[in-house]
Amino acid sequence: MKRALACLLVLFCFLFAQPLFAQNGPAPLIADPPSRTRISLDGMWNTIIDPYESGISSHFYENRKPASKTDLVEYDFDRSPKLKVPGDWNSQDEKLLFYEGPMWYQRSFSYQKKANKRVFLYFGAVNYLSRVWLNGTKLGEHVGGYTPFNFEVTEQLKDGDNSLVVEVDNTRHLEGVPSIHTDWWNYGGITRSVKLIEVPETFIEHYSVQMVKGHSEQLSVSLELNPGYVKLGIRGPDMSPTVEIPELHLKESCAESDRQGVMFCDFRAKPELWSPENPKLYDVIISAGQDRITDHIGFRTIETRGTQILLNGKPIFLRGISAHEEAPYRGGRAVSVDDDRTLISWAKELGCNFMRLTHYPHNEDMIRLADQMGMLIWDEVPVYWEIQFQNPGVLDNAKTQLRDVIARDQNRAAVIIWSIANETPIGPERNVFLKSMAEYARSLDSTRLIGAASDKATHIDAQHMALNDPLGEYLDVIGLNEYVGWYFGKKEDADQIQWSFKYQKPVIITEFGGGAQYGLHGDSDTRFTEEYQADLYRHQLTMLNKIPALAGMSPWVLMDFRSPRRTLSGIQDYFNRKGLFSDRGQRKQAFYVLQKFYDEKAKQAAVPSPSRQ
Ligand code: GCB
Repeated sequence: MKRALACLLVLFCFLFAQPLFAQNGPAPLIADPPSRTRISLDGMWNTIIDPYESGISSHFYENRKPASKTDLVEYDFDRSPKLKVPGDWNSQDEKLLFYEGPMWYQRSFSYQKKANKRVFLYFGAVNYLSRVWLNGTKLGEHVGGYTPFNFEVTEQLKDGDNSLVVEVDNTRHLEGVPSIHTDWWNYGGITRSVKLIEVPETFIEHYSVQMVKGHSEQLSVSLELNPGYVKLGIRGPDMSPTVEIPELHLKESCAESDRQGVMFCDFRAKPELWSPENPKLYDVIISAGQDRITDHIGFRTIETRGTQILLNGKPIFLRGISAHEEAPYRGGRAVSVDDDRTLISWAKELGCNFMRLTHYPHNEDMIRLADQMGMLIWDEVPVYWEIQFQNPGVLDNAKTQLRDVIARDQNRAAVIIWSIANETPIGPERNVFLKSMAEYARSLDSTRLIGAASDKATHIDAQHMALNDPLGEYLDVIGLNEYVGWYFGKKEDADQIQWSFKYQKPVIITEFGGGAQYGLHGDSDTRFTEEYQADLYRHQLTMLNKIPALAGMSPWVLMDFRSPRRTLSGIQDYFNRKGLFSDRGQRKQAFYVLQKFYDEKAKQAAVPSPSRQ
């Protein structure tokens, strides 16, 4: 009898206490933070560099002050240097440029609790590992440097002063995603905004409003309510979710599906279609119970037919450019909407309708701006070069990053491709890993295309090259990175080369290019001159134009970016110089070569050719 009672008690605690008090990892991501009531925690935070990792054993997270003059406390956040959030530490303090390791962040804030509200602490991104404490209580940990995460803090928040402590560690690990080798800077820090988000007790945790693939007059909505008491088996008040698009005079009720807490509705609508030329966004109001979200959503379809990519049912050539999330003019991580706007404006000036945002998810504002400015987006996760494909934990990590970027960007019309990898070595374990990633992406979002970039081309002879990477089987679009004229062969070789592809799918040349230091001039055979780079582009464009399956390109890269691998003194100085813009925003000669090519492509697209229809 006693045992039965004890069991009942344990069961009771499990059922009723867990959603409110347990904090293991982050809670499921809250949809659409911009349309929620939020309190920004951005600004200057106190920081302690902790290269020997003494913070945990010294309980830095308690933010303790000496209780008396004899009390020994060997840290003091209040007297420590400050760093800006959002921001990387490397570009804020010269002595931190190469720092990799733990750094402690602390800030205080004041809060007044509100009745019937739940509160979540939301981080846009922290690179790479973060451990988070609020008022001395550990909320949890997060792994992965480029995706958002949130913890529920309803119970831990106090009226009045609160202290938030985050240990950030950007140490590279063999079992990380990415792993230890990359060709970009491992910027550490709380690199994106931090906020408190207030929501009603039962709220819309996730929603997607999409055009049904291939049907430009059919919308499909799914929304998921946060567990609250619904998951505990106690019915909450009637949620009656509705979706409204006032400009289309539409108001639809969603019905509960057979999955608990998930609602669906499908309805006819005839919106003006979103495209780079007409980036039309509609206000979409989603309500359920006390919760109400207003998002701005564009509607378009994206699909493939043979070797073509179809946007809104019509073939489109992706005039693209690859870009890192690096701040124009001043360096470091791009942290503001102005940074994002500059990058997109430069791509527009080049004549682009497409950006490949490499090699990790960029910030959410960038994607929202792409929606507004009409820029198609390739969204990528950092499955880059060698990672531990045989390690199930690594697959979980990669899938979590994929899941979270899809959850964040799923309602952005601009995003047309989820990219699951870049330049991974062919092998049975890698193939199984990426197959699983592709299937997972499709299961989360069947409306977009799945892509990846491969560099595993082979020479058949001096004039023939082929891409036979088995990964192509799992993709909708084939990405090829090739560096003819830079890493192998001469640039002139490109004039003769014919490409073939194993899979009859659209091909995007996801990278080509060469380095040039802005202002360095010479003949076109001298490496790192602007002339060399411009000439390489000329030869490349001749070659690429002969690929029948070519559906787009995103040369490498929009702007010079920091990389620890690029050590050539006086030229690279720890910058990858393959940018068409220098890191100070100067246009190199190759910029104008590509601009002219894209201008011609855009003119050709305006006069549809019957053979491509
Ligand atoms: C690549 C990688 C990219 C590098 C680039 C380069 O193939 O995908 O991350 O930065 O080449 O410059 O070598």
